[in-house]
Amino acid sequence: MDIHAAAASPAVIRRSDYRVPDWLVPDVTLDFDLDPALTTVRAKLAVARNGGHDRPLRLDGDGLVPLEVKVDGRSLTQAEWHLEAGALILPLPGAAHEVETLVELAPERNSKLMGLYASGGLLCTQCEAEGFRRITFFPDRPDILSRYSVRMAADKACFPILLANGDPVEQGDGEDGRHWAIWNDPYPKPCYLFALVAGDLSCNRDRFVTMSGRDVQLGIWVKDADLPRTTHAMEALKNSMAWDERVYGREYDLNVFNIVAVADFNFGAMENKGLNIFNSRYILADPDTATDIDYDGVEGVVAHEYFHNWSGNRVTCRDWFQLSLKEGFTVFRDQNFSADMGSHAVKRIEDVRILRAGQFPEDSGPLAHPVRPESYMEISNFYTATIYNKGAELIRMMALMLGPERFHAGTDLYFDRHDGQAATCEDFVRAMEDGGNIDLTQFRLWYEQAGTPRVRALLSHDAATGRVNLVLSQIIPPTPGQPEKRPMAIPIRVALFDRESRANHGDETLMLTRSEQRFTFQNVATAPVLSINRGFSAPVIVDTNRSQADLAFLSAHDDDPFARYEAMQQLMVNVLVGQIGGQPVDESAVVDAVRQTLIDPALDSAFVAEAIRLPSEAYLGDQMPIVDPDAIHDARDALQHRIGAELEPLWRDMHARLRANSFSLSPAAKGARKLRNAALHYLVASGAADGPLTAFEQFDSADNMTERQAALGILANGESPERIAAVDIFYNRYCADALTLDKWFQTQAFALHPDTVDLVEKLGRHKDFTLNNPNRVRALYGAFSGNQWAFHHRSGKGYRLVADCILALDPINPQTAARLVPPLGRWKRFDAQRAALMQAQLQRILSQPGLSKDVMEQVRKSLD
Ligand code: 0A1
Ligand code: ZN
Repeated sequence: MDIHAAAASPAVIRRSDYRVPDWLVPDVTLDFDLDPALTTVRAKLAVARNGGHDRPLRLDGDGLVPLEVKVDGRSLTQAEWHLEAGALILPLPGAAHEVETLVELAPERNSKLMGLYASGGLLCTQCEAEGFRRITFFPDRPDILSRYSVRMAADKACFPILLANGDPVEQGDGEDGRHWAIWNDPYPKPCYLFALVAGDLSCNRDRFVTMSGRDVQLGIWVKDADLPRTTHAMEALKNSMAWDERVYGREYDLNVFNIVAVADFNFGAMENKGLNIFNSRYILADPDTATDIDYDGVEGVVAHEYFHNWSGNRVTCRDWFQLSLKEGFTVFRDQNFSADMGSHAVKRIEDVRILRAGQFPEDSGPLAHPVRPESYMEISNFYTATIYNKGAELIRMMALMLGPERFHAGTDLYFDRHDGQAATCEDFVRAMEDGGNIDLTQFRLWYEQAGTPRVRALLSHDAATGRVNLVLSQIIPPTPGQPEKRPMAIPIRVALFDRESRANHGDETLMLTRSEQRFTFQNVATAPVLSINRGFSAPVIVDTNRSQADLAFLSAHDDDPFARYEAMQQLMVNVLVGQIGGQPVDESAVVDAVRQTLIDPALDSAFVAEAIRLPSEAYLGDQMPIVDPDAIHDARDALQHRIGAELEPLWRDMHARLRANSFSLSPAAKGARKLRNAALHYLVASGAADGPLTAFEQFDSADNMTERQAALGILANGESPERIAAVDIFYNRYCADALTLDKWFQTQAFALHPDTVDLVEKLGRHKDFTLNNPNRVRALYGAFSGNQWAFHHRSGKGYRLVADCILALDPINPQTAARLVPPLGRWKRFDAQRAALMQAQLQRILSQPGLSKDVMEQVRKSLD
């Protein structure tokens, strides 16, 4: 292989290649002399040979140069070590040694935001998945668990606060205005959970007494001006701690728990032991700048990271192929927590919407992979909706099959059995089997096989015998590397409804385990209506032979809120897809169902708002063999207009009636805002002459961001003087606050407006746009690439814009650049012209010399 081919082809890491580590590292002492321009890191590792072998010690490194290497106190000469692909290789004679290294770092030049970096005057770290090797030489793999002692020294004026994992031990002043602190973490942990923060931070302090009486000091550290925006996060943290004790019997295990908010962060947040580091958008919230969705995001992410203390930290992953072990389970836990804090029905609807918007497309495209992947080139590319959200659905199915008591027996066993270990997905499934007394042999296929199963349901009724036959069949589509699939074990919750009495004949969970299976129900006098995949019991696509009348019935009478919502969505999908495909279906059923839902006094506002919302353009695209973005947009727009116009008095009345006198975060108040925004949406869609003015009034007079941003979004979709005014006012009011300015970029990039593509191009040159902040990049280009109509502009301009961004961003921040690739990879789903334009942009990216492994992997796979 010539050198170019080697450079162009990053190594593939395979699950089957896993070997136990050659050397263990029971203890680590780190000494940081911190400075943004030049930091030194001295590391002392106690290493122990693992088993009988004579292999050298290999310490991973990424961009590091050893300034000193010592073994048992003796400095080695350069002939005694060498570097191999960045790693330090040391032959060692004995069974145990102390290895010491010294390296230098330049945090202020670290734009990848992996390892030790500077953000807004702070120094902070991000080590998952492979960032620790950018800080010091170390066997950077999650199955090496070590006890850490960390000393940090820094300029006291610039960095008065010094934090690391575990508990604080000692601190003091040094010379030349410097000071130092020592932190110890008594719990052995993988290096991806290492963290430190240095900076000028203020603290929202609180405390939590655990179920065994341990007094835990809680701290949320932010810039002083942001302190008032941390109350919601603190409430969420205390609620999470109490919830994990109550529901899982899991108690916090250190004396302090700190959270730090940083402005520049590649993902949402990070569960470092005792020192969670957050993207500030998931900590800071106040009514003027955060929407209800943002508040829920803060609550959910604070909980997620906290829950990792058990599902991830106390029990960690053996290797990165097991990532869903911690992520799928922790998402499942945070979803249930959020449901308990608010509405179970609405939370389930939202979670399924997220799964369908992010994971289903992934699972049907070139980047599809199993929940437990078999191989990767760059692990950062595998922090996906499949690992997280589909992974959570797998846990949910097991919980359903076991029932609450046996499921908790399973999780207790899992935590007890594997506490302090690096475990596998298989370990989790086995704990479920042993603790819950169930055979999950076939269920394991969910971890192995990619692709969203399609379940077909055919119901027939025999009036003479009173028998109902339900034939369920399953097809799992081919995915990359997996042309053929075996039938899976799919739990499908069903109910049959009597059309006359509307009675539910009984809820049942059917286990579909074969390609095709018949289920029989007796004593059903008249043909019933089928409610299927209730609660979204399995992450599958269901095709049924239900009529629009059946769906209308369910949308009014199903007693499972998810199924009721789903019936309404399906009713709408059938109308829209029919129309786009040239086979019009009567729209009036949709209008009637919306009306019925609006006036049903038994329903709460948040549910109503979900139920009456039209499926997104992207979701409609997913229902079609070839996506036609223009036709989808036109059809959806027309239906929205009709619903708006026919029910105009209702929208007007609701919009006026749901106006609140004062701001509250109660579920009722949040539901009212959601429904009020939906009403405004339809009122404007109706074409009523006063629509834009009503939206502007809401924009202008709102005492909260939920209503203000919604009004801005509604105006941004149309053409009016109010639109221009609102965009300007918003900018002038919020341009000093980065998180809120992100909303300004995002709302415009999301706009369903024919000029969005040109506007995004302009916004990319705006003085406030920067490639150095991942939130800003996502706000503009991430939002834009999720705007199907705009991104897939027939000119191909949208593709070029995103490709330009990827190329410019890759040298700065490859992780964030790589996350912009997937929308371009969906070319097979579009017409030949668009497909060619998309492929051309992928080719253009691929031809760039020096491309990162991150972008290279995504682009190559996307071209296949
Ligand atoms: N474990 C975190 C996600 C995370 C992954 C990688 C990161 O590095 C850039 C950051 C965060 C979680 O699940 O919250
Ligand atoms: Zn996580």
